Amino acid sequence: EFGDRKAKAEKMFRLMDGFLKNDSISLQKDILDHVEFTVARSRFNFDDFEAYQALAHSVRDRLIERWHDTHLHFKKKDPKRIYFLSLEFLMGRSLTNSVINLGIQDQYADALTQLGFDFEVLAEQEGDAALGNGGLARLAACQMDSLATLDYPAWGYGLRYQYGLFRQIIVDGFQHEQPDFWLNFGNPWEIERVHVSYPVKFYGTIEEEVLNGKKCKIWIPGESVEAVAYDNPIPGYGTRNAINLRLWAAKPSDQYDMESYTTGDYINAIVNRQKAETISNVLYPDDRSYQGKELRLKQQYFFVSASLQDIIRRFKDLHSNFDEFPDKVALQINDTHPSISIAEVMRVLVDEENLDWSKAWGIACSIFSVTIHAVQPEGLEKIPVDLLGSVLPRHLEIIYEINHRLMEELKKSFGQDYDRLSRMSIVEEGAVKSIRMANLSLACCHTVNGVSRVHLETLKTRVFKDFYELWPQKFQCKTNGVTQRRWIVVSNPSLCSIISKWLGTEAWIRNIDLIAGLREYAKDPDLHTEWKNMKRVNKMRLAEYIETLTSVKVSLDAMFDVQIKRIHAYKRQLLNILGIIHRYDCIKNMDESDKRRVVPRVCIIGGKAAPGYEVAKKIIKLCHAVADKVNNDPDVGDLLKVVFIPDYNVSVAELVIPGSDLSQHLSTAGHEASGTGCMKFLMNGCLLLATADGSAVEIAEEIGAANMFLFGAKVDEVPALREKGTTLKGSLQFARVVRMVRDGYFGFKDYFKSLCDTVEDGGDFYLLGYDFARYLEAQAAADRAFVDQVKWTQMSILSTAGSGKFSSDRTIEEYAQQSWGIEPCKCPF
Ligand code: GL2
Repeated sequence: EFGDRKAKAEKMFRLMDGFLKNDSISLQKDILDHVEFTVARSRFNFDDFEAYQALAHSVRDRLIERWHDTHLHFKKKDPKRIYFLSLEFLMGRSLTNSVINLGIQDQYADALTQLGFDFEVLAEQEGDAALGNGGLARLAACQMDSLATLDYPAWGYGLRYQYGLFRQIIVDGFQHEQPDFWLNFGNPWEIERVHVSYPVKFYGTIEEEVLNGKKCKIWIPGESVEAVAYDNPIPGYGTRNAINLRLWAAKPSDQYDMESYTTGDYINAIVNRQKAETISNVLYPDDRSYQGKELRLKQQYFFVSASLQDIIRRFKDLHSNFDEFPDKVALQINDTHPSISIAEVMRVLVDEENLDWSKAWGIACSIFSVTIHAVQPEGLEKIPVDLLGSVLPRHLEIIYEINHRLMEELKKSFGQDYDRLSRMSIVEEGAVKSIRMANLSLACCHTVNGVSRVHLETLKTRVFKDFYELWPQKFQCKTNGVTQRRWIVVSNPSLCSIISKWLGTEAWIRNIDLIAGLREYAKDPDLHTEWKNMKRVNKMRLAEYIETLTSVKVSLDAMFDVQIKRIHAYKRQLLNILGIIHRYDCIKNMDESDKRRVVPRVCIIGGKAAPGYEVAKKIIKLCHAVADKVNNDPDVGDLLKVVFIPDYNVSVAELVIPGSDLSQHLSTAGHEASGTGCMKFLMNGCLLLATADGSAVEIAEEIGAANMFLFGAKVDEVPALREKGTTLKGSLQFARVVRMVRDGYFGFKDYFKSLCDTVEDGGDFYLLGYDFARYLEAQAAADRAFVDQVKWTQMSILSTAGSGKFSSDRTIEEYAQQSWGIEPCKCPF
């Protein structure tokens, strides 16, 4: 009967003439149909938001077509797949990216014009999907785009948070956090799969049983929560392939608390059921520090367990022997957050599939690879043993067993070197006995990736020195990259047209190496004219945005100098603000003829502070306090403006980056694992003022150090400088600007005291005082370069031309070949 239905459907499909059409009339009809039937508004009366919803559904239909075909094709070919496990994905908006990747942007723009709408206006209606904190999460999103574009058989797995990263609002210069109700108006980009759901178990006890003469451990869980799949198609560019990002939401389980129903406690039973949903309620807003919270552990295990059940079910559809598992499955652990998956794989293979331990361990060791995104040991997660033992008792036992065997192996190499053994142990003894999730990953994964060359060095020589000495072959460098589709094609269409025109091809959108061809024209006056016009138009857009948000009017002739990223002490936004104060102080002391030589600046800062991070919040307030003073000072006028852009997110970045002249990346050397913001600025021909940290070192190699403004202590100098401690005095200039803040020149004297203390009085862990003079020199060099607009434009073109290495396409090719062992699997058109 099923065969008959299939034949009938195929006949109908042929009658309808196949796939959805993309001509203007078909698109208009489609949009109007969605207005009427999906949005349930009249075709003749709907507003911009409803038009956006209908448009999004029409695009989604086309995504689904390709996504289905891709999965059928993968199923037919059964290649080895990469499963990318990440607790965070920062996707941003989907509309423009989707129509560009599907290759139907012009058709949609035309269809909408015919209906009296403007594509760009509707695109502005979309909110950001902000299921992540910062660089790590946006990197995962860029990598999904590259995986799809390069036709790799890949799946992303994560959590569908009800509330993404908080919204930042600024009241009197102070940050306040508001929940991000991103799902309130529905999400047209996801497909709810009510039938794809798995139970995830927590708590309970372990019992021993004898099965077939063998002693077995049985986990009797105490709680079960249902994980329901929400699928998000990710279209590749210039290919039919569309891969899947599957995010799990927690729902109460059917079996949950049946006891209470039968005993008549109906209302309480329902209320308790709702508690299950809290697991996927909210994204933790702190990056780089972890406090061993129960909910966080439950989030990690929840998405890992559901994903593995899904992966194993897919494997078992076609295979029955787990020996084949490593030929079909590669698992990527994005930072330590999903590393409980190692214990889960062992549990499934040993307890459920009855494999013996060493066989199971052999399989685990050949499927997992991990990427570490942290530099500081605080960034590596530890889970208190008591907590793990209560939430996941069987997993704790398994981890103990893994550790026992690891210790035995280590003794063979290192004998009785107990210090070393205790450093390498997965179990950390101490006041709070904990499980080191990074060490668990290192013990198991066949590859441990760093995200820039400097970062890998730090991992090898400091953070994981002992492991490196034992297993040097595991350690690999996968310098991060970002997708040129989002960061040039979507966000800077004028630049996109210029590049394609001068290269004579659009092929660079899939093959970024071609972008180096721009170097040849770096001195061409015609290209300079086009380049400068492009920048001016982008600056105009940004200036309008700034005025709308902050009421500050800025001059387009000024240098737009930008620092946008999470606020962190190590990222040294404070260095930037102190530099601004210095500039202000200089201008105040100038006569009119000196002022004529000043290069006007608009200093733009944006970024969120974690809600409990006091120092970061004070930095935000200081920025506003300085802005208040400077922007209202008639002595200064257009020579200096200071702007804080609230609620920095992916869409804001898409607007700000193309309109920037200079961008700042000021982390104390050795603290930024990679940094990816700098790559987006680089692609957009924005010059970098940076320390020799993370990927900036490699950027300098690609574009030439003369084309950027590098400054500051080097990675290997930092420890010695710290040793010098209190004897290390900043310059007089530094002392003066800090004093201005201390003395209340910008108000809030008491409030800023502790912030000043962090950089003085023997503190200054991040070496602001030491680097200040060199920072000012680099800023002065940027001013001089800006005066010579021909030189500046040439440097700008060379930045874009040299950005090829920093495409996530290159990163993904390296992962595919060096870590995952996967091949492209291209779906025919
Ligand atoms: C980070 C690093 O701090 C950052 O330097 C790196 O570029 C990204 C991506 O690898 O990862 N680690 C982290 O926890 N966040 C990052 O941005 N949030």
